[in-house]
Amino acid sequence: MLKDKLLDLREEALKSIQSADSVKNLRDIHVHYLGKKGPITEVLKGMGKLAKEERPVIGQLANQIRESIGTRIEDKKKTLEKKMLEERIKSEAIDVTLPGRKRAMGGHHLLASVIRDIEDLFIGLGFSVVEGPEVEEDYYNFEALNLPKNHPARDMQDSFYITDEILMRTHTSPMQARTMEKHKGKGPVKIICPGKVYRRDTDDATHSHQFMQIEGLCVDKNVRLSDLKGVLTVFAKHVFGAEREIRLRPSYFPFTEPSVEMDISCFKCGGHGCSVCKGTGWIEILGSGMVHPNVLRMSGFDPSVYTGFAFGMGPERIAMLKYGIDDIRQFYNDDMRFLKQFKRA
Ligand code: 2NM
Repeated sequence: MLKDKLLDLREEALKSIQSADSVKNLRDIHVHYLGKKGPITEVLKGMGKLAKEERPVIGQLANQIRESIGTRIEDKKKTLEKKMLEERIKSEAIDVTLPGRKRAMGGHHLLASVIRDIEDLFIGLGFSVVEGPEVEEDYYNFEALNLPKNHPARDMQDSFYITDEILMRTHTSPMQARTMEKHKGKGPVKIICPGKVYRRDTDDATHSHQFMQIEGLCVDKNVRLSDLKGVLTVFAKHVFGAEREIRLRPSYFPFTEPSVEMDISCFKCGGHGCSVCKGTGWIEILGSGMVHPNVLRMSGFDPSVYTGFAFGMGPERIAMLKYGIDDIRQFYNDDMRFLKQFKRA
């Protein structure tokens, strides 16, 4: 009987819809039962053999079954889609209560921080920061700084020569000579020059063939030794603490006259004497002096109108003293155990 066949088909279709586990599966079921070559179409094709009064009954039943299979497929599809969405949400869920992964944060090298701090202080005092070449002309490195050829002080600092006239700068003063020259005899010139310098030295705990230097220069009318004292006192207190005192001792540099070396009262013992100041209560910090008239003249300034003070320091030494570092090579060998100790210095 066609009617039984249709009812069986319905039974069978609904069962397979029930057990379908994917949308693709459902699509196949749809094609199989409701497609043009499906069994229901097949049944309807056989209607010609039926009695006239049976035809509408079977036709109606076939349509009902077709409709109910379609509805079931749609319902099941919705259920499956909902389930899939829920599973996806679950699998992609982020547990916002989990602790985050720590990212390694970079930081400035201790030497960079110390230099930056000193630059900032001098910028605050009206100085500009000037940088220049590490490969320098003999003229700017020596000649213009009152160190003519055959001057005995030239081998005080054995240097790396590239050619007869070109060398690795032994200090940053050549930038000061260059800057004065650029100002064409008109002050003021207030600059500090930080940078790498090179000397032929055997590396050990306190010497390096390459190190940093910060030199300062202030040229104007009426610049006096007391200005140097004032500026360097501010510097000493800024870097080593407000209680620091300074003292100047006579010294010699070819580019300054008079030349002085500056000590600060020991920041460790306050001046009573300890291992840091080797019992003296004082620590040598930098060299300085009043710019030699020859230097001013060679760079285009009239020494009867202009005067100036200049100073030079080693930021490695400053950092070593301040942070109790006993080997200058620590600054250059990139040992993370060392560097990490000064992450926010
Ligand atoms: C020092 C000590 C004393 C210095 C002199 C000059 C220049 F260019 F003006 F002549 N620049 N830096 C100077 C003076 C540097 O270093 C220990």
